[in-house]
Amino acid sequence: MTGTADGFHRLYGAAPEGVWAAPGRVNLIGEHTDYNDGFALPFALPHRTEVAVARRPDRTLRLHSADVPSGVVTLPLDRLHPGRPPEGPESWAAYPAAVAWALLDAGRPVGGADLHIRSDVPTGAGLSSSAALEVATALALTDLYGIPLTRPELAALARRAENAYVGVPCGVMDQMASACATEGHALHLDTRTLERLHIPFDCAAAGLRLLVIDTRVKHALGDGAYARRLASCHGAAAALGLPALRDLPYEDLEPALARIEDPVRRRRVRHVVTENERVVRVEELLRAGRLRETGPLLTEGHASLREDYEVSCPELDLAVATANAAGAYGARMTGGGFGGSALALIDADAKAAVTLAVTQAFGAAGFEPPRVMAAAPAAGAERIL
Ligand code: GAF
Repeated sequence: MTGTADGFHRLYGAAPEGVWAAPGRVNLIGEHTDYNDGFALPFALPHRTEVAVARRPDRTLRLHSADVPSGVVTLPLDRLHPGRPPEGPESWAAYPAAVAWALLDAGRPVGGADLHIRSDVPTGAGLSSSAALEVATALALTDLYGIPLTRPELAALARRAENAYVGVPCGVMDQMASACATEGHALHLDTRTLERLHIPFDCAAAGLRLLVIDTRVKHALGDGAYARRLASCHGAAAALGLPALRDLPYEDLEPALARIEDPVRRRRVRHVVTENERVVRVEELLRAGRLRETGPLLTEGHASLREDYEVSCPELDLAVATANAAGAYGARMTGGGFGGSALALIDADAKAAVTLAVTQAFGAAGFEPPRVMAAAPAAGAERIL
């Protein structure tokens, strides 16, 4: 039995029918492209959310988290309503509830269930703890209730749950990474078609390592800044007569920018189009085994997010600048921004030196100490018991 299954047994007095796990993610490159139908290159973290589940004969959901002291949240399945997620210590329960609601809303025959959840995906760190919880729950409920969804369908359903029920207007990258990533690979994702390619990404074999630097500045996508970026992009695409910014080729960027009057909107468009191009170039370098050469593109991506997209913050900028000054090949913020984590591509033996440099720089700036961890591409969601 896993610890999560034991916890379920202690809580509900019987063994679960199974345990499902889904990882958080790091996005190597391709930020704020997913809601523009663009490309992204995430990989799964070894940190995962586990959900132990048993079906119930009635139409009740009972939800419990080992990580939050909020007790068991009991919700009648047929009275789940989007747009009113619980506040405070029970707010996490909105995510599994949202998944059940999205399944019902899609006409899928899901019934009652008891859930016990345990996670080591850092929350508010830009590492997709929400997507991990959604995907683990979706995989568990669809497996148990015999609902046949492909992984991309499952990811799209989890995204809809977050958009419509929780009220966060995210794209599909995080859910796709959690549902579809494979160990040792980055996931090249076309967010329009949900087509994906598994690109071998073995830092260790190249004598390299990826560090994730959690600035501990809590990020939240629901506070409006993310939605404003999205609206700006969709408005720009409409004004250019395009279905999405993905349809603006890199070669046509300059003439298109000349047609956009608003300087803020112009910068947003420039970020998205150059970022899509960076995904393509990083993918080519990975395929060619030229991992070190991706570094400058990562740093360029950070500058674009900082200057053009304006989603960085002083802590992320300091983490990136310090990692680069300490010898990283490149570094950038990862995820939605406004806090959360940065990543740095370093020599395999440079972890201690880069960690020390970043920690000292944070101390000197009066910032809280960052949390630094090494990350290698891990497996996507799976049933583990
Ligand atoms: C967050 C969102 F959830 C993703 O969909 C994506 O837009 C990302 O920010 C930025 O690339 O993680």
